[in-house]
Amino acid sequence: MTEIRNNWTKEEIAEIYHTPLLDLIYQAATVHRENKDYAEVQISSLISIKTGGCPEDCAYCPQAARYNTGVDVHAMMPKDEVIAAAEKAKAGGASRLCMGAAWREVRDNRDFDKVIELVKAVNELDMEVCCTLGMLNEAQAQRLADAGLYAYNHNLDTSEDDYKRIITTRTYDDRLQTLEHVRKAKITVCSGGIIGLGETVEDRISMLKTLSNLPKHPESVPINALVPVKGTPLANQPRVSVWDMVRMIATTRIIMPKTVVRLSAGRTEMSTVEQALCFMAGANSLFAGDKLLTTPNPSFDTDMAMFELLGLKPRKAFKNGRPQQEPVSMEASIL
Ligand code: SAM
Ligand code: DTB
Ligand code: SF4
Repeated sequence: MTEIRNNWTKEEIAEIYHTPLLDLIYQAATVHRENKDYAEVQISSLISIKTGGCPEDCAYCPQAARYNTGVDVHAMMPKDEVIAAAEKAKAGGASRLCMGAAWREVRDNRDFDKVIELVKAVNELDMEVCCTLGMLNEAQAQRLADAGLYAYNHNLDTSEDDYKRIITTRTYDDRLQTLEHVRKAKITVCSGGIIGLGETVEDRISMLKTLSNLPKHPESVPINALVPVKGTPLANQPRVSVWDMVRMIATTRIIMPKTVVRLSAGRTEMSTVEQALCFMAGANSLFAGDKLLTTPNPSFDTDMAMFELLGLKPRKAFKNGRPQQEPVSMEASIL
């Protein structure tokens, strides 16, 4: 079994990242097979419960109020709409629903009360519930945990050094503190980054070092390819090469062997062949459903056809690290 390490050095990670490509994929695929059922892919579905108008200045983000991106600003989505979206996602094979809000941080107000209600309601559908709401304090993390929140997504996005180039309205340390609060409340941690922001390879390696040197590896690490959005400062960034995506995924798989590595934003620009390489390199999760938060994503049907072609199967929802009980079917209960 692969050793779990929290002391990877930049040099070691760089050596892995720069391994000749086919050897890197082979090594990552080997680690993947030693630690996971490689054919099992976890499906998350995203829903933007509060869209746009965000005070932060994240240079990639269509939801930042200061950029003219044409995103429609929406107040909190009503509960029945969220439940309908969750049910549709579940029917499409999703085991996790991730609710995103364009907030800098959570405030103790009526909107947070509503989020707590949503977490409870989605939990009752036997789906893993995830939220991404910006910064959280300890008490807020605990309230979410008490409501049954399974995972919290809070990305580091890039390296500590590069952070100021991308975001000036908060610090890397703010980000790490929220991750600590999430851990302390025993919510699983989902934290990763974006490639294609104009970062260097050293920045990517440094971000992976930070993630892999956390006291406990995040349970999931999303690797996003930048979706360049008109009106944002990064609108004209060139599309990231699939080889960079493969290197990033493979390196993440090797240094965090048990982690769920999510092939996240950017899939509409990728062919099935390119995505297959990412699964080969150790990706074992994706966001499904025709929209990410505000930008397009392949439909459930397109993804199911890809699963069929590649022999992948959706992972069932897990709670407390254990597979969920299957609902008892009519036949079974009669017998
Ligand atoms: N406001 C909260 C926050 O920043 O944590 C939650 C929502 S925010 C949209 C969630 C994540 O989406 C960001 O951390 C970033 O990694 C990712 N993201 C946003 N815009 C993106 C884009 N254009 N391309 C790729 N990923 C993006
Ligand atoms: C993550 O790492 N990627 C997702 C999710 N976590 C919240 C968000 C991607 C957003 C892409 C741009 C948009 O659709 O607005
Ligand atoms: Fe706001 Fe999150 Fe977008 Fe940054 S990434 S502008 S915090 S919604």
